[in-house]
Amino acid sequence: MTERTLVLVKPDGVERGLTGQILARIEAKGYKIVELKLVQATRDILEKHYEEHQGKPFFEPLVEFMGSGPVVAAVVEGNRVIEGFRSLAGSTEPTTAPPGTIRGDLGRDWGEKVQKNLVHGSDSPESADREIGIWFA
Ligand code: RTP
Ligand code: MG
Repeated sequence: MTERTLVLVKPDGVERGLTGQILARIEAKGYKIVELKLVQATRDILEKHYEEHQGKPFFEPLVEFMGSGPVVAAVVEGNRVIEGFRSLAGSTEPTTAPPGTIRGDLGRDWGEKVQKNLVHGSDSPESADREIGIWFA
């Protein structure tokens, strides 16, 4: 079934100049980029985006990190793209994310409070709708 997902290249990915490589992996997999922009996220956007993590110990460092520089926001389309992009991204922790994935190949631990793990991808159709509405209002 054709779906849409929200992908973010997080500030660490943009800062390290990995945007092109990350988008190339999405395209090489066969998914279609249907919206794309470089944005400096406001605190308001980030609090909405990470609503489910409010109150967790990593929430503040996460919002701070995500606002520390521009991010690239994209809407990506394809059959089962929500699951497919999360598979391309690899697990949350870049040190142990499998090689072959974005996080596993390009990420690592930097000894900081929050996992700098290069990308975000929506985790369900409901999250995708909600998140696309936040970033592409
Ligand atoms: P994402 O939402 O960014 O695609 O990542 P995810 O599903 O793999 O991870 P999630 O549990 O939703 O956490 C959101 C983001 O918060 C940061 N995080 N840091 N203990 C930590 O240091 C920690 N735990 C989570 C990561 O940037 C993670 O992607
Ligand atoms: Mg998540």
